[in-house]
Amino acid sequence: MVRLVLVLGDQLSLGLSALREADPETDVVVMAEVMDEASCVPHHPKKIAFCFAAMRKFAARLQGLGWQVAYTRLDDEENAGSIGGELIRRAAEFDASEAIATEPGEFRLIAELEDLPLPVHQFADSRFVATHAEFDRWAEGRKQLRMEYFYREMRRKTGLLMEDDEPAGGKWNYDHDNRKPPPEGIGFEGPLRFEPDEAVEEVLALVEGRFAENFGTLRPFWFATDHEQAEAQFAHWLAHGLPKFGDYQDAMMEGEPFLYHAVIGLYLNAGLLDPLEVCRRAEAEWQTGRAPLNAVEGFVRQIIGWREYVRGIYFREGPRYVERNALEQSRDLPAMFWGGETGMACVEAAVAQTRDEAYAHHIQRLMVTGNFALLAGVDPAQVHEWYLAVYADAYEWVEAPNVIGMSQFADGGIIASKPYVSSGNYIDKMSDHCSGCAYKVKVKTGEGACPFNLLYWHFLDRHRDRFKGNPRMAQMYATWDRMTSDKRETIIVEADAWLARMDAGEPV
Ligand code: FAD
Ligand code: DLZ
Repeated sequence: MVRLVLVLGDQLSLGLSALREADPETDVVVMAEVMDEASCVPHHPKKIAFCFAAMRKFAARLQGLGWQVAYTRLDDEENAGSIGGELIRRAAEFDASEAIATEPGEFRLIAELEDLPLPVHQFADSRFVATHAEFDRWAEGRKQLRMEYFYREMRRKTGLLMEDDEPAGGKWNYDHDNRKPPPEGIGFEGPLRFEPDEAVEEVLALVEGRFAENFGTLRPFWFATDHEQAEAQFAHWLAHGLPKFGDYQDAMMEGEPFLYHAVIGLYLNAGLLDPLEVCRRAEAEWQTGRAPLNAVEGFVRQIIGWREYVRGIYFREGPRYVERNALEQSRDLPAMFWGGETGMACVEAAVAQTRDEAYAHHIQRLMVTGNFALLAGVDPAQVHEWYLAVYADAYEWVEAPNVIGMSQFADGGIIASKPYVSSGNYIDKMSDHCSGCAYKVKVKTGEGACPFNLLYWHFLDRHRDRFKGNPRMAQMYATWDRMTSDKRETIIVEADAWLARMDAGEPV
């Protein structure tokens, strides 16, 4: 009996559980480029092109290994337009009465598979360190779900950076060593860039024709689109980027979109690289003395710590997590997120590189665009959709907890024990943007005052009832309370006026 084996665009791993359960002799792999997935949010053209090109190459790889693959291209006439529709169409074509799949990374798609008239058995996604049950067992009964403690469990489970039962170097976490301001210059050229081959060019033409209106520039397109290329990019970063990754992890620099970051999130999340394997390779760099412990621990923590932890939160909190709005913020996402004019150099730089590369690094996402949206009171659902659309590594399981939880505090504090907000000071300390900005970071009110300075106090003031009892915010409120009432009023009035200009679509 023929069974269909669904492989989604972010499941491009030969070790995928659905493929391991399948029989290449009798089963048919189904892969489909469909409008439902390509337009559920206005994805960045580079993200769509990466997904389709990598899918096509993975399908060819499976065929080369002897699998029968039923592959649907976006422009195929019979394309049913959705993953469910394609499964039904292929079931009729191959006379299949059931399908198997690896659990998708989004509740919407899990439900779509569950609701089909065709039985689809969903296997756990074994490309992660922790199962859902393991995460839930860890979380059960805890007052706070602190990533740090979960991360230690993952270190023990994997044995990564462990010496017997103790953390390598005697400390679990070297984050304190990883907060250096931007260096004078960058001695790393950034990620490897791959010239599009014929197969990629074909996809680029398709995306140019169908998604020209989406925010983001398609060309030059340079992403890796198969395992070998992604592997080459990772090896390049291990040798040249990793040693300084830790030191400058939180820095931001004008004209340096990647600094020492790995730029592998898109490859890990699509299945072209394996998370445990990349951690073991980074660990070996430390063991052989080629990279320092603060860099390697920082990297390992992002992958077996944060990446696993946010996935655990997403699946634990359920499908309505993305609707949370604990702070009841309701402003529309301003035009500057879609490339509208702004004088704020840090926001301009983060959005411009997002437009050009479908990439921004963590601190830009958290402390520039995320910080701004939170301070300005933007509706978290709109912030969530923006992040899901514009980054090449964005899939709901990883994006939503980072945005709804970590960045926007919209889950009420499940992930973050206090909101990630800062005035212009933090951006000035960690970047070189402020010197070329139309605003003045040292100016708190009046002509040229940095909007982050005004909005920071506006945020604290309007959410006072919620945060006044938070011991981690006591210092901030004490500072606010020490200001004269005239000064406080000036700040609120100026912040309101600035927000009103932004809402009216004036360049700010
Ligand atoms: P590096 O800085 O080199 O880090 C290495 C790897 O660690 C990353 O590739 C990623 O796999 C992992 N990692 C690091 N931080 C996190 C984190 N907080 N959560 C999960 N994995 C992490 N990451 C995504 O993969 N997809 C997203 O859609 C996404 N959205 C984000 C939205 C916001 C508001 C914030 C604050 C963070 C988001 N992140 C997301 C996490 C992080 O910003 C990206 O993983 C990282 O910037 C990817 O670039 P890189 O590969 O160069 O990462
Ligand atoms: C992101 C994406 C896009 C743009 N298009 C497709 C597609 O046409 N077919 C497909 O199988 N997958 C696509 N994906 C990835 C899915 O959206 C992803 O599998 C779900 O969001 C679950 O993580």
